[in-house]
Order: sequence, then structure tokens, then C-alpha cells
Amino acid sequence: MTTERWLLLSGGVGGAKLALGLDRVLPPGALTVIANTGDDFRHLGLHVSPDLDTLVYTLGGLVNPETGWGRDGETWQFMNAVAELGGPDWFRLGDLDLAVHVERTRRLAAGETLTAVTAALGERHGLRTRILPMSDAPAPTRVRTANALLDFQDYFVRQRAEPVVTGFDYGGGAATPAVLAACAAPGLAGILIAPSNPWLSIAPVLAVPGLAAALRTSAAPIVAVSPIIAGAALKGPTAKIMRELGVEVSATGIAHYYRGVADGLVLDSADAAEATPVEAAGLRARTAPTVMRTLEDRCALARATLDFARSLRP
Ligand code: FO1
Repeated sequence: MTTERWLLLSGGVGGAKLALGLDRVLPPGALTVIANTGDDFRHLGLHVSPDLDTLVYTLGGLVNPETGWGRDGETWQFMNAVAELGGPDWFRLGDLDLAVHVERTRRLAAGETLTAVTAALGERHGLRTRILPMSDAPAPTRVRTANALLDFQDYFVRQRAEPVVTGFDYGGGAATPAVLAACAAPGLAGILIAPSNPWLSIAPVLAVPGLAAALRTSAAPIVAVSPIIAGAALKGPTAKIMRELGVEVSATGIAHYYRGVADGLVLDSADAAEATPVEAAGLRARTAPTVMRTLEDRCALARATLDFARSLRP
């Protein structure tokens, strides 16, 4: 019998929580994460890949539990020294985290792909899950506002997601051989979409030329987890962006967004009344507790999502 394989499309902090639950409840090697790299940018001369690093740190047990990004036990001497020199300190690279950016930049300059560099990082940290960048070529997300087109981290970190958005430009890139192989792997049982921000973290993945088509060639069901609970997002600007784009801030609004992409939506138990409108939008609905505070919560949501996807198999 072929082992069940699962794919997860994920952004950073929110998605990494579900990735950790899946990593713990599935057999080693059964999970592959396709990660957003639309947030990647060059900063202080270094190639920074926030979502890849957040996933590696989370699965490797190294993440700062307070921020959800960066490393636990981090120190900030480098950043403070940059600030003393009058350099840019709005995007904070900790001393431990810095090593990854320096090493990634060195290896990329030597001709390695982002996929290879990420695999090496995962191996060093003993991960049992593969993390694949959505693209090796740059595919930067840009944020459209009334007066400007903003680079992602300028919008998200420097301007604290305060500008009102009117839309997004996704950066292209190209589906990698590793991603295409993962989509075509024998035994692919399901494709899961993490409760990451659909516009900032998932759309950039689906916009990579060839990637959405590769997902669709597999017969595996596609199941998303709603990042909206009781009309609000637990963290981050998802609800604000939905309001700005004129999308209903609800699990049903998420279902409309994923119509034609996902076959099913996991919505929070608090939104059970929305199961009917979600199904009317064309997605099968399953309710489960989706708030992930503890490792137990993450594993429970992982199990519920896997069970739901298994029930949708053709
Ligand atoms: N987020 C912040 O709000 N402020 C920061 O200074 C910051 C630094 C940072 C450094 C490395 C890294 O991997 C992530 C970092 N993040 C920071 C988080 C990150 O920019 C965002 O959470 C993601 O890009 C959105 O998924």
C-alpha cells in the first residue's frame, strides 16, 4: 500500500501552527508544505524569506512563542548596532536569525536554488516535514493602495498594514520541479490550505504560473481552514483587508473566495450556523474548534482537517 501523502499550502505564523499539528499527527515524511515566498525581500543586502523561516523554526521547535516568527532566546546586538549607525531598523533581524539570512544569501549567490537551501536548513534542524518554497525565482507580492504600490514588508511591517488596500499584485515566479513532483506524487491523499491570510499568503502561492494547475491535476480533495472566526481574525489584518475589499468578513466570505479552488472548508464551531451558506457557495463544510493556542489544539485541528479531507475523497 502506498503511504498517504499530504500537501499543505501555508504562509507564516498562522499556517505554521497547523503545519506543526499535521507534522505531529502524520507519520514522518507524510507532509510536504508549499510555502509562500511572496513576502521575501532583500534587506541589508540579505535574502530574507520570512515564511520559510517561520515554518522551519516552528517545526524545529526553535520559534519565538511570543511573536510566532524569529527564534526563541534571540538577542539583538546586530540590530542595535545597525540602529546606532543610522541604518534601517524597522525590520528586525535577531542575532541568531541573522545567521540563516547570511548563509541563505551566500548559498544563493553560489548558485544553489532556494529549494535546495531550504531543504538543507530543514535537514540541519532535523525536520520530518519537507518545506518547499512556492518558487525559486522571486515572486514578490505588492500591495495596491489608493496612492501607491507598496512592497509587501513596507506595507506589512513598516506601515503596520495601516494603508487601505485596493488590491494586490502577485509576482509571478515559476512552479519548481520539487513542487510539481509533490503535486504528482503517488498516494497524494489531500491538499490542505492553512488558515493563513488568503490574500497575503495563499493567493501568491496559487498565482505562481503552473502551480494551481498542478494541484488540480491530482484527484486529491482540497480543503481550506477558515482564518475568520465569528467575524474576526485572531491575528493580523485579514478582517481589515476583507472589509477594504468589500468582502463579507465571515467564514462564508472565505468560502466565496475559495470557490473553484477548494472542495471543502473547515469553519470554527462558533460559526456552525454558516455551514449552510458555505455549502450554498459550493464548498462542503465541516465545523471544528479552529483556535490553536496549545500543541493539543494544533493536533486536534490537524486530525479534524485530515478526517474531513478523507471523507471528500472521490
Ligand atoms: N514582523 C514584524 O512585525 N516586525 C519585524 O521586525 C519582523 C522581522 C522579521 C524577521 C525575520 C522573519 O523571518 C520575520 C520577521 N517578521 C517581522 C515577520 C514577518 O515579516 C511577517 O510576519 C510575515 O512576512 C507575514 O507572513
